[in-house]
Order: sequence, then structure tokens, then C-alpha cells
Amino acid sequence: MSGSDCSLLDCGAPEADRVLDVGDYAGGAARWCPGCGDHSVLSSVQRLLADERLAPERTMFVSGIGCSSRFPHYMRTYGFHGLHGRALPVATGVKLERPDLDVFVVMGDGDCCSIGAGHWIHATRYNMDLTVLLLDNAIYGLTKDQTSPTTPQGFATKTQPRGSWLPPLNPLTVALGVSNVSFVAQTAEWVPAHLYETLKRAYHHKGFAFVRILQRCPVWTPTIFQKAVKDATTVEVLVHDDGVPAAELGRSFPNRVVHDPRDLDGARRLAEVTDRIRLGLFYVNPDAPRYEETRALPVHTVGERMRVLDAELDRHAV
Ligand SMILES: Cc1ncc(C[n+]2csc(CCOP(=O)(O)OP(=O)(O)O)c2C)c(N)n1
Ligand code: SF4
Ligand SMILES: [Mg+2]
Repeated sequence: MSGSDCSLLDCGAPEADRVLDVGDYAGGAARWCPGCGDHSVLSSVQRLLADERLAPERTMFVSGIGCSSRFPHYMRTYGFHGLHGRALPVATGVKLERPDLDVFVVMGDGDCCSIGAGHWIHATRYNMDLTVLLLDNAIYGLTKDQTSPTTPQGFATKTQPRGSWLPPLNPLTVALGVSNVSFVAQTAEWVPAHLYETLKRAYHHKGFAFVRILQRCPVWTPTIFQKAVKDATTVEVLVHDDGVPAAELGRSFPNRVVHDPRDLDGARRLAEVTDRIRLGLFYVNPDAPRYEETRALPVHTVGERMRVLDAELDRHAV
């Protein structure tokens, strides 16, 4: 659409002939603080949409409430800036009614791991075809410095000025512990090549593609990723032919761990480690059943429905 008068919804050109570039996916000017990691995620997502030639009118961004949840405003696609913690139920409804849409979900750590945790667990199990981004800055950013479930133990905030009392929740091990989990990856917004490849791998996964993105908040948690940003040797990159391509990271990230992302037990072991940061695809199962498909089975009679239900339950029986 660049250089033409095409609007989001009324482009005269046939879809196949449209030429879209990154700028065509840019919405309003982002109002995040200078240096906020959300800017980097936005750039990567816009680039992904341009590279994948996604039709803006068939692409949807759903968010909750938080700094990160302003994301849909900055995309020139459809969007739904919802309620704190409720991005996933909205996205589930959208995808059920409009399976033809590409649906992206953007949540903060408070959004996803605190108030929205119940939705997160069940949405993981439902495994609907959504690309789900957790922008984890380990703090409630928008509401100005409250401890979140992922705040490191001992880190002082306005709500826990003597330091967070508890060890943080680990979003990776939580996601990997949910039955029917189908895709779990971790990346960091300050490693744009890895961020982009991870988003791309997640977008192409058919199912609930959960990506935890480590995100700097220079205002409230300026120190927590400092070591990893300054010293790449404290980071380990998961590598595998079926994983997130990491060749572009070149020599800057020398520490590599070969990990087959089909290995769930291995993924759980790798995700448990908290003394260093690991980036890559922890787990993928492209065959996990998706709710939109199991729900849409072409059955009509009660007997047929019972048989399908029995077969589905038997599949999960130990
Ligand atoms: C039901 C409800 N509870 C609380 C709030 C207040 N609130 C808005 S955003 C937010 C936390 C945001 O933190 P996070 O989800 O981590 O996003 P960030 O701002 O860090 O990107 C809270 C507690 C709200 N808007 N609605
Ligand atoms: S408060 Fe933190 S998370 Fe929010 S926009 Fe500013 S830097 Fe980003
Ligand atoms: Mg946050």
C-alpha cells in the first residue's frame, strides 16, 4: 500500500498484488518511555507482518491493560484493547468466530501471570491457534511499580519496599506443566535477530504459541536484565534444526545448548534453571489437538457426538 491511497479496509488492488511494507502496519505513534523494550517488540512484529504479507484487515491484536497492552493502538490492523487479565478470553472468542483471522495476543506479566493466570492455563490447554506474546518486565509498569508474579525475589518495589518476599513464578515451567501445551519459547527484546526469528516460528505454529519476551523497563526495573544485556556469555541459546534459527546471532552468543524441542522432559529441565537466561524454543508439539478443530467436528447425532467425545477422552486417559 506504500505510496498509494489504499486504506486499511478498502484497498482497490487485488490482495495478491498488494505491496505492503513495514510502515503500512504502523498505527499511532508509540507512547512508551524512551528505551522501553516494548518498542523493539513492536518493530519486530511489524516487520514480521510485512514479511509474511498479512492482510491488515484479517489480522487482529488483542491485549489486556498495561503499558504493553497499548500494543494494538500502534498496529494498523484490527485490535481490541480489553480488560486487565482478560486478553485471552477475548482472543479465544475472536478466533472461534473468525478462524480465518490471524490473532495475536499481547499481555504483560501482571496481565498474564497474575490476574489472568486462570485464563492463561486454560487457554494453553485449549491450544487454539493464537500467537501469544508475554512482555515480561517483571513489574506492574503502567500502575507504577508494584511487585508482579515475576519480580525477582528481594527486588524492592512500591508495594514491597523491603524486597519481593517470594521466589518469582517461572512462566516457562508453568506453561510447560499444562496438559496439551503445544509451543513454549523464550526470547529477549534486546536480541532483535532472535526476537524476530522466535516470533516467526511462533506465528507459523498451528496452535497456542506462547512466547515469553524478556522486556526491559528502564523506569521501574532498570537493573534486572542488565547483566544479560551487557554480558552475552551469561545467556544460553537453545539450538536445533527444529528450533529457532540462531545462526544470525553469530559469535556474539557463544553459549549454545542443543535441545530437541519435541522433548518435553528436557524442556522442563532447561526451563527450571534460574541462574542464567536461556533463549530459544523449549517445546513444540504440532500434533496437539486444537479446540477449534475438536469442537468443529462434523458430527450431527447425539450418538455420533458421544462416540467422538469418548474417543477424545480416551486419547487423554493414562
Ligand atoms: C481488573 C483490574 N485490576 C487492576 C487494574 C489496574 N492495573 C492496570 S495495568 C496493571 C498492571 C500492569 O502490569 P503488567 O500486566 O505487567 O503490564 P505492564 O504495564 O508492565 O506492561 C494493573 C494492576 C485494572 N486496570 N483492572
Ligand atoms: S513504565 Fe516501563 S514498561 Fe511502561 S512504558 Fe515506561 S519503560 Fe515501558
Ligand atoms: Mg509488567
